[in-house]
Amino acid sequence: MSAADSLVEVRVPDMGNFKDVAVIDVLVKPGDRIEAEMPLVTLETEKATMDVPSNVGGVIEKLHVAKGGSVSAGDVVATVRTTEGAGVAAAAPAAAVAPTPTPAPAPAAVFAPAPAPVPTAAPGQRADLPPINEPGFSRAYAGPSVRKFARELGVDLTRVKGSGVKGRISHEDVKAFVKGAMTGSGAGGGALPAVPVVDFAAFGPVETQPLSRIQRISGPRLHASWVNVPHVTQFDEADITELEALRTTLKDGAAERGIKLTPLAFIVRACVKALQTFPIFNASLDASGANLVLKKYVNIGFAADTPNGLMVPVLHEAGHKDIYEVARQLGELSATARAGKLSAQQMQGGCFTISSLGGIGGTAFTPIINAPEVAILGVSRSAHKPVYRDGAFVPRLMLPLSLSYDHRVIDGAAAARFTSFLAETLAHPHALIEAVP
Ligand code: CAO
Repeated sequence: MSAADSLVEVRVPDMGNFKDVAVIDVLVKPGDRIEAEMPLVTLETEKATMDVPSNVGGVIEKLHVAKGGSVSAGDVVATVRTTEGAGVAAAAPAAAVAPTPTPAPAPAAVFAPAPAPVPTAAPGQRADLPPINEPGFSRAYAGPSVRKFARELGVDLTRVKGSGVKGRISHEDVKAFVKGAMTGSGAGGGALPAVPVVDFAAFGPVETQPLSRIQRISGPRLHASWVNVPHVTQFDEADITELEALRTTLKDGAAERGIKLTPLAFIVRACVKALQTFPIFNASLDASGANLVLKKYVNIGFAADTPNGLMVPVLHEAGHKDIYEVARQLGELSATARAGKLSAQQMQGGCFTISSLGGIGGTAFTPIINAPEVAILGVSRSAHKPVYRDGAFVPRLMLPLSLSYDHRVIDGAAAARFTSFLAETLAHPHALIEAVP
């Protein structure tokens, strides 16, 4: 050791309540020559992994931690022999062993307990990639070489979806993200502004729960529809006073046959008639977006609230089923969905979706279209309302309808005609219980 060399302790930065965190990787060994800011170990909390970089360059003199061990804030990770002229990270002065040791402040790239401000672009970063959110980047679940790769490409790891175990981000995930950004198809593409990343724990206790498997599948699909399809929602009300009276006379007989005759079965039958009358609602844009594919079959999906999350079973060939068969299949498909046992076939081929919250409550909502379908009907809870008729207010049972439609395909006048037709059809329910050829 020359007179100009000194020993520097690299410590786990002070990150607040940071105790007994697992060391999942040790990236260097005694004798290794390192540069300032090179990661030495990888730590894993319940929420994320993070590297502890060296704030000095030099040679590893001694390692104080081992893979499988644990560390707390302030613990020494390694002793580094700094050689004359070796780099010291400007933002993170080292904790020199001699003559007067000082604790190493947290390098910003490792962990920042404060909420992230609006991120700023790193020098040399591609202008069309979102700026890197440094605190989030440090906590992203990825190994050191993946982090280095992401840095080189200017990729913000907080925006990359990890495909590995527990969502660990791989090189391939980073490449796919960049590819998506370049083609405008991925999360990094397009002009979508990023939502700020906030460290919620900085404001009080929090608990993190992973999204369910179904939420992780349905979320991107809902998001794709939301950002790709120009939605408009048309509201209307159907007078179902007669329908309820009719249903009351029929439901006990249906129950004896093991069928629960709910309003939804009538609504499905009414939608079948509406889709047959307005075929543009029973259609999808093709992949080019230049042609409309009109379907000659009517398969109706319906949103089912299950313990695992939202599912959309499909009632196939609904146009060929009478009200009892519709009700029977709604019941069976709902039960299968709640048991988490729907087959792929039972979830495919839908033309139009109904989302009924009538059994729960509410007066209206704006459902998201199950793209590439072009419309979805939301149904809320029916209520008795005063309706002005023949010079007087009379109490009528009114059913709220909320029809969201793809405005690229359907214009407002067509949507208003569709909901008016539906309301009219539901108001005269006898046609809905006729036998179906
Ligand atoms: N107004 C008033 N009451 C209604 C109603 C309405 N619009 N729709 C249903 N009801 C009543 C039913 O008649 C039934 O009452 P009874 O037991 O006294 O006969 C009760 O509400 C419960 O009905 P149900 O839920 O068992 O049956 P359903 O056919 O109405 O609905 C299903 C089936 C699968 C659609 C429903 O159970 C469900 O999961 N709904 C939630 C859908 C959802 O989550 N949508 C949001 C998607 S977007 O996140």
